[in-house]
Amino acid sequence: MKIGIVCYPTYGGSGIVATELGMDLAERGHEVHFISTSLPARLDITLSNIYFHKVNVETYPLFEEYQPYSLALSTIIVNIAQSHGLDLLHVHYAIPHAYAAYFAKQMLREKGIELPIITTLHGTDITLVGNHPAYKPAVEFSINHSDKVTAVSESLKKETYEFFSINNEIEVIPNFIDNEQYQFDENCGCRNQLADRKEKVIIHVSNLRKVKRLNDVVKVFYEIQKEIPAKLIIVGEGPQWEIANNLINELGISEKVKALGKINDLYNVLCSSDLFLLPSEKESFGLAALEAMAARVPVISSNAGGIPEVNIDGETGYVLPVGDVKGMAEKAIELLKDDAKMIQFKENAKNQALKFDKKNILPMYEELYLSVLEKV
Ligand code: GMT
Repeated sequence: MKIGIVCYPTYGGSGIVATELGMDLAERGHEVHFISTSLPARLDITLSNIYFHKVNVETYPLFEEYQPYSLALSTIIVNIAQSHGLDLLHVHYAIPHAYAAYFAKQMLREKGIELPIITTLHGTDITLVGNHPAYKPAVEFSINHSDKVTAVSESLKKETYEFFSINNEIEVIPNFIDNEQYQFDENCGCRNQLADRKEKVIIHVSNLRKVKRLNDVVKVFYEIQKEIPAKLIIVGEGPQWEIANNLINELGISEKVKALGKINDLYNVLCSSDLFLLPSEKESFGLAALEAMAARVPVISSNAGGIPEVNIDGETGYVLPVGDVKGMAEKAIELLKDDAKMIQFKENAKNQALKFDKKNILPMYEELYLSVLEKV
């Protein structure tokens, strides 16, 4: 198949899922054309069957800060579909990708070309941004006019039906992980650089946005380090860092917190960690938690959105209500003090990650593509 993939190029989960999916499809012999504003963060452009097409948003002073991204995107979709003979287009994140894809489809239809559109909903495109009155009708329209729609969790599917008037079927295809990249190795990691030998390593990875409740991460860690020698490792960059950093200084724990920013070698840091914290306000799936579990790290999380479908309470970690800092800290301390339970939870976390292995999930996308093509 010749597959077009539209995604955001940043480190966000939707871009990562789209990129990993595209690279795997290419490995399976499909021709994959990535369409994005810059090279997606994890895309290895040297692989065969992979093509990258940059969306050029032509700036013009009249537009001021509102440059017409959707227009430029629909135009490049039309051009690539025509010049490379795309069989289908898979857009990740509804806003404005599904909307631009719809208009590209109409333009192509006038030229006698049918381009099926598959839209994957990732979370904030539904639960936060898409739900805003400024976007809602356009998001609803785009979902209803996609040939197939998928959501990354049952929770996101349910929320989409609740928030919008949807007359299209939504199929759940969960996010996935390549467990082969997370092979257990006694010598892996960089633990010595992160913490002293007797200290536990607590980790949080995200884009440090408000929905991640970074202050809760700091507060939970504050309670943990009172009881157990520990370091907090924060991976990622984002707008909440300054606020969290103020709190870290106020609590007098700056010596115990390391902010690594964006890193490429996440696996090494994860496999050096003892516990992952994900206290999010909203989370359609929690890919970061799955990556931690693949590295055998149990998770203390909130119960937001699709997280409980990934982190199983009392098995792979603990799931507590959003904002329950006290409960999260108590469970974290309990687990960190109980070696036997920790060994069991690590094993359970890995087994859970294996259920979401790409080998199990990727064929679901291929089947979906074939079912769409059958209808053309
Ligand atoms: O986590 C983020 O805020 C980034 C966001 C994105 O769209 O890139 O992540 C969303 O998609 C990921 C991949 O499907 C999910 O694992 C995240 O849970 C989801 N984030 C939210 O729902 C807040």
